[in-house]
Amino acid sequence: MRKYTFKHFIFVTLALFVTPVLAEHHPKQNLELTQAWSKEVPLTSQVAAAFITIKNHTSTDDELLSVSSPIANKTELHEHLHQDGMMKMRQVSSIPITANSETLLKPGGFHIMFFDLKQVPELGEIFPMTLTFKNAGRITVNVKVEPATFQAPTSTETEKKHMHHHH
Ligand SMILES: [Cu+2]
Repeated sequence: MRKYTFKHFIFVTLALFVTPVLAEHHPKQNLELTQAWSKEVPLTSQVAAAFITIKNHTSTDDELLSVSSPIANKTELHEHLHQDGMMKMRQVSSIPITANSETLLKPGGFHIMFFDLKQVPELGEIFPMTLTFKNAGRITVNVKVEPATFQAPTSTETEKKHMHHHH
């Protein structure tokens, strides 16, 4: 059974508040943020992860410096790497957002980790997350909670669709 606690109420309210901010913050669309999603975790979890697609439409490299969200007390930027035949996570100080290209934060690659959760994201819910970039500044997006099996479409798939469209 799901309990609607006061905490839950705050959570939903915050999510609703983000929409107008989002429209206001990047009218020029120098950075286009799409497909923000979080992987469903058990209700007892203290940790969650988020992924996003970031398109840099400018001819200048940018950097993702930090992320924050009201759902967690602590947020870190991580990367996955193969070490001694094992997949390991490591904290990074920033994530490069290369000029005129698409950067994909995804499972097995760069990702955002939430620690010491104040609110465990439940399947189907939406919560706000604010990303701070070196050049583009702060951008807030809505993150959708998806099943663990979810896979965001990759840029290769997008390109294929695009090519197909032109044939
Ligand atoms: Cu991680």
